[in-house]
Amino acid sequence: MTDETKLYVDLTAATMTPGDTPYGLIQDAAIVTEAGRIAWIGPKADLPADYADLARHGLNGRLVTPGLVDCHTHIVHGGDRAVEFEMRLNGASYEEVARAGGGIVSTVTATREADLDALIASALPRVDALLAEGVTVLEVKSGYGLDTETELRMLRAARALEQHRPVRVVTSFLGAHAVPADYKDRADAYIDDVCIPALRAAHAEGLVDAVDGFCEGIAFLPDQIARVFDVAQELGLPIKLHAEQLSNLGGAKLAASYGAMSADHIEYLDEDGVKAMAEAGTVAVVLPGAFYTLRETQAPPIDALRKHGVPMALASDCNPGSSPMTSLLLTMNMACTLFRMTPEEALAGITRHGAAALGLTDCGQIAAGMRADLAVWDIKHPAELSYRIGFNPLHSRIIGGTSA
Ligand code: DI6
Ligand code: FE
Repeated sequence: MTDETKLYVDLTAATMTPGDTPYGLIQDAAIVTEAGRIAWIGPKADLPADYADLARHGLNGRLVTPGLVDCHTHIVHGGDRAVEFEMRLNGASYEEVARAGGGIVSTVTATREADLDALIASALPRVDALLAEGVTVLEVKSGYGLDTETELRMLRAARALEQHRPVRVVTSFLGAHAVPADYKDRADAYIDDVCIPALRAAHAEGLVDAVDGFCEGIAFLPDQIARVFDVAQELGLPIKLHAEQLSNLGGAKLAASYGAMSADHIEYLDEDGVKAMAEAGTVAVVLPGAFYTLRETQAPPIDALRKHGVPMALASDCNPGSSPMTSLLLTMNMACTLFRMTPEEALAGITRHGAAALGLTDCGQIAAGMRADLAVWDIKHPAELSYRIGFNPLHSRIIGGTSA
């Protein structure tokens, strides 16, 4: 036992470890943390004698969950698209919005104009909103630079967030997000001239934890994505994919054939694609914020994912276009109301399965050996996290065993 050994008592733990008990719930639990990890978790009545004399940190009967994992965000970007949102609601057509410099191009322009400090400064309030709801792990993508310099700057900004806030950041290189204006109708040339060299440069600088892409008619076709994935594989980087968001191009199947960690969005995924994901152990990342914002009507195939045992993660997809959202609590509520996921599936989606979508094996559950990253809530039952709309019951976060 070390000085930093801590004993938390007077709590209910939703451990989210798989098993027979919903939510892995333990009433009147005790948690021992040591050197940043969970040393012991169980019913307080079973606390091993060697821990019995530790000073007790009482949590007043609160609920403790694993720290939340937001496994899909574009939280680092320049500018916003609020005026474009307003224009569209005032009747402007897509073309009018585009002519006024709107759409993803406007975010690329604003991101290219922002220096490193500006990118960090504009991301921090959004990050703070997530942390205020118990997030301890945050994935951040590039993809609004679409040139080497800006893609790298976005990833440097993402990494720097860890220096500014108590949060663990995991990065994804998303050079294949959109075809920039100067490569219009030359997507292949963009992949060869910009995307792949930028990926190599970002990897050489240690900025890339995984490689992502946007497989869609308005972005990149499967064979173009495959060329990026080949390079990822050569570099030993895991892959993931925005797939089947607006149409079915077989992106999830392609991703599964590369052993992808996740396929994300997947509204238009068919059962074949679900099976391929199940076989490859690919996590389905469901993004209700984008579904809601785009007023999409086709929901992801939740029943088929359940039937084939594909783990479902949930994330904010925080981005200035299709999901200007910084709330995992609202994400959970939307997943339940719009997609009929259960509150238990929703919580698993932002804990255990969110961690799996990022290839992380040391978080997302409260179990011995895991990082002691926890969220403490002023609620009695975990279903309250999905049930409320616009209410934040977070009491505190514990990072590495210490209040953050
Ligand atoms: N899918 C999306 O919904 C966002 N990116 C993606 O690959 C949209 C990005 C944007 O409009 O800024
Ligand atoms: Fe996305």
